[in-house]
Amino acid sequence: MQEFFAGDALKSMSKFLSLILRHKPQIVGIELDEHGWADVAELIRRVKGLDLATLEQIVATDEKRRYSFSADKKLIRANQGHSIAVDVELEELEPPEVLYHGTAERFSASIRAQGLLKMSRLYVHLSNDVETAEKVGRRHGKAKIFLVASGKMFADGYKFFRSVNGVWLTEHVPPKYLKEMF
Ligand code: HQG
Repeated sequence: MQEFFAGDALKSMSKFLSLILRHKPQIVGIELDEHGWADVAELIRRVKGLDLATLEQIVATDEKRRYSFSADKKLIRANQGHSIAVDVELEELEPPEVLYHGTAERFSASIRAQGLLKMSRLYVHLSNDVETAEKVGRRHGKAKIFLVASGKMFADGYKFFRSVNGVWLTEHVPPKYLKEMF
């Protein structure tokens, strides 16, 4: 029972960290540097209920490996997913031939017309496999999966990046590179 509560509390804290480290550091009165790093000591001071052991546990156990420490553990940042303009030094890479994007059915007409837009984030997020894309899509409603012709896009000069936790990112996917799967 205790473990259940511990896990649950950890998950809430991880979500709160995501808000701070990707979107709104100002809500706890901290700033991120240009590479998205927050000072660990300051973060702990500002976030009620957070200590180093908890932070270490979140970084080590988060199911999507959302966060990384700097080598000396004095800094922490989110690996991807930001809406604020930071440069997390993403790796620019040739993508696999196809990638997947999970969304909600209600967005599909607009996506067919405009392609995939980054909306509030810095990049469009793409998944390596259908299962992951489905989970991403379900966050928004009834899942809809688009197949992305990433190999073709790359050949046509589009840039792709992979975050250290394995999420593929690109700035825009025009409609001609998309195919609806289901
Ligand atoms: C949709 C989670 C209408 C897009 C996930 C998505 C991911 C359009 C929504 C990461 C559109 C934006 C990102 C268009 C795109 N018209 N809707 N032209 N183009 N959209 O949350 O990809 O758990 O910003 O399909 O796992 O859902 O937070 O992006 O439905 O990796 O770590 O606009 O967030 O990771 O939603 O999710 P989001 P996303 P975490």
